[in-house]
Amino acid sequence: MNRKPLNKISDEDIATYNDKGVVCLRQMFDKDWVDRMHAASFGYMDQDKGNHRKREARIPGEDARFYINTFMSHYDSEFLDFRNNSPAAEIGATLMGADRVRYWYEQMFIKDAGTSAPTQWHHDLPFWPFLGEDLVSIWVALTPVSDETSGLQYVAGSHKWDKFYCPVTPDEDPAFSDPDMEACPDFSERKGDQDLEFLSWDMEPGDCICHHPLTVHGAGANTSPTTARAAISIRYLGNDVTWDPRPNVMKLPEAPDLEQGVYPNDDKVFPIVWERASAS
Ligand SMILES: O=C(O)CCC(=O)C(=O)O
Repeated sequence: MNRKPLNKISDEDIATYNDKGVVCLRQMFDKDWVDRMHAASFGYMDQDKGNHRKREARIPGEDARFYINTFMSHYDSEFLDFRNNSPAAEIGATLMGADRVRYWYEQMFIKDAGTSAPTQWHHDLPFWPFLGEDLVSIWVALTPVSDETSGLQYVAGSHKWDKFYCPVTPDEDPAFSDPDMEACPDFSERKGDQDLEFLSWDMEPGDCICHHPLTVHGAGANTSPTTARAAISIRYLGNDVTWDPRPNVMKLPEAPDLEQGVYPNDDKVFPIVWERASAS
């Protein structure tokens, strides 16, 4: 299993991440990681493991579902190894220009073949008890991904819009709703808008998409009759990030010992998982 990214992250990749708020990086994780985390993800789901924000979205009348689980590394050594020893943390550090990164959390997203459940358009920071620029998500494809299998779609540059849309989860959990916040538009209705640039990629297992916490994204149904789509999205913290536990944000399995407004240097809850000095 590779510790360092299999391919170089170029200056152009970093510029794309900064300009568009998202970049797709090809073949960063070797087949051993993909096979292992594919087995770990489906095993975790089938054994009904983990109990922190386990969610399902299912359209009435369908058996197929959109399955989500979070903080798996708190409950499973395979995910712990992935969080600490896969190239994901170095990829995040490189894109954020950080000399060290802390773990925030990871999430698995499995869309069964034939599920109509969408991923509603949203961006991530309004869900999270943080503020700042340096929070990156590395969405690692564990299966082939295409439009047919519910590939992610992004609105390029939306991280610079100065918007903070009301959080919406796939299961529309009311715990996150806030009537004072602006709802995120349904951008699938605005595909012809000349002012918007939509980005999406066909992906192979081992490719990853890296996005900024305010880049708007969503996905449609998995219309494939045979192929489930599975990914792990792992999130890391860089330098410019402060703790901000607002009322309608995600709760953690263990609350950190932090004052509002400070850099999250709680080594237990947000451990340092990569440092340039020791990596080189
Ligand atoms: O995989 C999905 O459908 C959603 C992924 C997502 O929203 C994320 O990684 O932030």
